[in-house]
Amino acid sequence: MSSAHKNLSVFSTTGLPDISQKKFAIIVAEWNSEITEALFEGAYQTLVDNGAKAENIIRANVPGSFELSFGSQVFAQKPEIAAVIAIGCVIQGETKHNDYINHAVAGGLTEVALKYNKPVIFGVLTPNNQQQALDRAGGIHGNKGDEAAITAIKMLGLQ
Ligand code: DLZ
Repeated sequence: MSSAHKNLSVFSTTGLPDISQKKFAIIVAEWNSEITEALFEGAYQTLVDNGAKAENIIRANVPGSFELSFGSQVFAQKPEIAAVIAIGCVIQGETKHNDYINHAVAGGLTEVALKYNKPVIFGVLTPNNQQQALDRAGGIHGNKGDEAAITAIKMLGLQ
């Protein structure tokens, strides 16, 4: 089933704007790459299924989720980029590193979106363990990369 017809039950996917002329940047964290690659694939395919041209989707990798804010800013500041999707997966460990990273990324991406007045989407999983991540990267809870792409498209409809 194409992503355009997937049932993303968290929100409506009807009446999406035309994105055939829009350029997107997808920034992908390399930490937990099994998960982030699946999220990327979901986001990429959903953009294409909803009318984006493959050549208008740029991908850039960053080492970890903490670097997503800077990576997103690099692309958000380019006039030709309509929206940025930041993809990461921060799995809870024995320490509170995940809290620090998650808060930093959420705040950083928000700042970039407001500074450049364009959608910057939080496609970051914050699971307690690997299984929860797998469940949300093409598993029983779907693929949150798909949702991130639909979110970007919907936000473009506001402009
Ligand atoms: C250091 C670190 C740890 C412990 N865990 C994760 C993680 O689960 N997911 C992730 O995307 N990145 C992790 N990182 C790396 C940080 O995001 C960052 O790359 C480093 O702290 C260097 O700034």
